[in-house]
Amino acid sequence: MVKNGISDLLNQAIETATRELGHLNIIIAGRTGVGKSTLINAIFQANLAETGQGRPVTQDTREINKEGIPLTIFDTRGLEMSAFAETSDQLRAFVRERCADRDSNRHIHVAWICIQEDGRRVEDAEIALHSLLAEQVPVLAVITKARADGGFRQEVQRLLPQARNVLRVRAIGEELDDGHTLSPFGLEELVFATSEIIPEGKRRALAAAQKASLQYKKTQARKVVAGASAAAVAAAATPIPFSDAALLVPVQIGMLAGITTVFGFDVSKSALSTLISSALGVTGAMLAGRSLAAGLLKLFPGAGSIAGATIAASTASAVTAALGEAYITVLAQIYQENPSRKLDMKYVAEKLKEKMRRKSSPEP
Ligand SMILES: Nc1nc2c(ncn2[C@@H]2O[C@H](COP(=O)(O)OP(=O)(O)O)[C@@H](O)[C@H]2O)c(=O)[nH]1
Ligand SMILES: [Mg+2]
Repeated sequence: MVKNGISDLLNQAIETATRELGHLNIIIAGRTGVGKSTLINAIFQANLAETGQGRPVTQDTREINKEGIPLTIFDTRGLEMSAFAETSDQLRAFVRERCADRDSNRHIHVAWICIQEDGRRVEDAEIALHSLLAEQVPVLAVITKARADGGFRQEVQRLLPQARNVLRVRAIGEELDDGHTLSPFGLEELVFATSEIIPEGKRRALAAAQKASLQYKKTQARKVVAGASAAAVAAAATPIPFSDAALLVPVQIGMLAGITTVFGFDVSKSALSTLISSALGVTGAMLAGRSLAAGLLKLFPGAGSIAGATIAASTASAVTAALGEAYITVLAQIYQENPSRKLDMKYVAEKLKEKMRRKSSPEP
């Protein structure tokens, strides 16, 4: 696996991480002015809703994308009663075509129907729209600009029975005349509720594209670590001398790439290479096979040496899990400091080394 050198290894890690990230497609529907664009910008990275007009896919629906974010939003405006019959036929045909695609990255995975709390009114068009969408995709009802429920949530639940859940959100804070401020709320809950009803294979994309919940990013990143730890056990079980550590390397590089993408950071070959070489202190020609494996193992005193060649399955798994956890902690910290998509990998590597050193030295 590593015989073609580090270059192939990095390419493969990035390719796999990108494939496993997938792509999420959400329909966000509701009348003009209910707060769809504001909600999109509050939940997702990069002020998506402000990136131009988007490409129209039906008379009332625009497609919103941004390079590097594994998400497409279909913003369905209008739905005003007069034109409903015509636009709903277009929308139904569009969703049907997408959901029949062989590529699951083109399916529509979830729909949010947004209804403003102030209005205290659910239109017939919204009820019809919810039934239409629920034929083909899981639907969440989202009550926007929430201030005072007064039984409206229950009313929405009754009128939109096919909605999997009804959530109240306030996308932006506001200041009242009496000096009180209302803070945003419900955004993290909307991310988790969405996660519950989309396919497992699209959850990494959701984690990467959203910015409302750091916890959700960590949760999904831990699944990457769990998968890598299991793969490490398999690598350690391979009965070829000198192979265990070398087989661990692709597993761990793959894991680092996977975690990076789940956090929503860009991952490039050079970035991954910088991370591995500076964090592990191996460079250039050394950065292959056994040398790299030795570098990884050096981070864990007592894990065995490369000369020993065989690593106990439990050690392989623990070493991989510890590296993954440390990397998650570092990325979470960096994300909190500066939630952009660009990483300074030298800095990340320094932090990772620090973290691993602390972990592997005995508590005073
Ligand atoms: N107070 C408050 N205003 C909001 C909220 N969400 C949206 N708005 C305001 O409602 C108006 C319409 O929002 P917009 O996102 O453009 O609605 P869209 O037409 O559905 O995309 C804007 O002035 C927003 O600032 C919210 O949670 N609270
Ligand atoms: Mg809008």
